[in-house]
Amino acid sequence: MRVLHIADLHAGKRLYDRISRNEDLLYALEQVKGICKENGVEVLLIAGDIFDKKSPDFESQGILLEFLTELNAMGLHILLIAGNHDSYDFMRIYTNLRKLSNIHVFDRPAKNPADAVFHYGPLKVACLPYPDERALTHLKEDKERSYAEKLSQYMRVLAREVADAPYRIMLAHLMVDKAKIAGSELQSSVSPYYAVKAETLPEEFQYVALGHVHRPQRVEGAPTKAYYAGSLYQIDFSERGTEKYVNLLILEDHMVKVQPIKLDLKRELLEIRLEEGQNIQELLEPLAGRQVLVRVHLQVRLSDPSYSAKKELVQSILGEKLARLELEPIREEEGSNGQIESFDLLSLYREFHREKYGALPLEKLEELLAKLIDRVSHETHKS
Ligand SMILES: [Mn+2]
Repeated sequence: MRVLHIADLHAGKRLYDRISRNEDLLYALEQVKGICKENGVEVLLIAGDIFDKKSPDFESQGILLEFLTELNAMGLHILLIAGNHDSYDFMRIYTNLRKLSNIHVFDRPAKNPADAVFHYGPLKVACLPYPDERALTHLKEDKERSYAEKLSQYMRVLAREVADAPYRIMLAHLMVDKAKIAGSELQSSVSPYYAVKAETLPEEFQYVALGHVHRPQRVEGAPTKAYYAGSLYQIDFSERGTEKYVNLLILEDHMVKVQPIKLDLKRELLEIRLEEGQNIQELLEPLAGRQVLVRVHLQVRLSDPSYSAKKELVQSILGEKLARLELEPIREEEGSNGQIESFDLLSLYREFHREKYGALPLEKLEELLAKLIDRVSHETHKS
């Protein structure tokens, strides 16, 4: 049997609230359809972050529904779990599709673990949508444990549910501590409180199909094959220069073989720094004929009279390919007293406190703030 694992579609993603990425998504989904057809895929696993926003726009909903129903018409079973970007209540609407067809949507972690299991011939898949901290507390667990520990416990329960099947897969949207971050996932969400330890992924599963981290990878240190398929296209500029994949799984002889398949990109994301004195025309013109979105950092001297002409030149060469133009002013005098070394929230707060009260904040306050930042970024971060 052939199974395909994809993740992180982020339908409705916009760069800088302006540039829709749906054409990039559609281009990837077309390839996914082709891969399913060519390889005789019977089950498609979609590991969460279907939509980029909790209440998706109409176009994005249309894209998803068309994709699901077309694949379904090809005779596939489709399993789909909610990610941290998806709304539980919105995804619940899609659970109704199961009554009409083989489209199985798991909108939130099941209270009854048996409800999390999809069964198809020799295959059982345990589905674990993104476990919101509030959803986890419903799962009878003691209060002492960390989020990650509760999650590990829950995964062991899921593993028992599929134990009798020849082929056992878990489909989950979560952060594993050993995952390598692409940059669009905030570092703080890898805090030990929230990140599941790779060693605790149950070895009863022959494959763990993960979503959340956008960089495709096999998770190191796990007792089983655990993979992030990664996002379907370069979602934002932190993913520039990265290749995108889907994982074809071959279920044979009681083993799961993994075959990553590379996707083409509709538009590559590029970043370019134009320093003072460089020839803008020469550097940018080759990009005008390529399928790209570009973020340009333009170094300018504010006293330079040609500064706005330079800006306009960049805009006229790149046109719609210009996603963002960042101006980097060159300071005329030394005058700079910025001692801030990094721009994370905590350092900024420290700096603010020093300016305002003439001393660094109390350690306790810093700890409290760090915890708060941790929690907020865990619940809202972008990946
Ligand atoms: Mn994501």
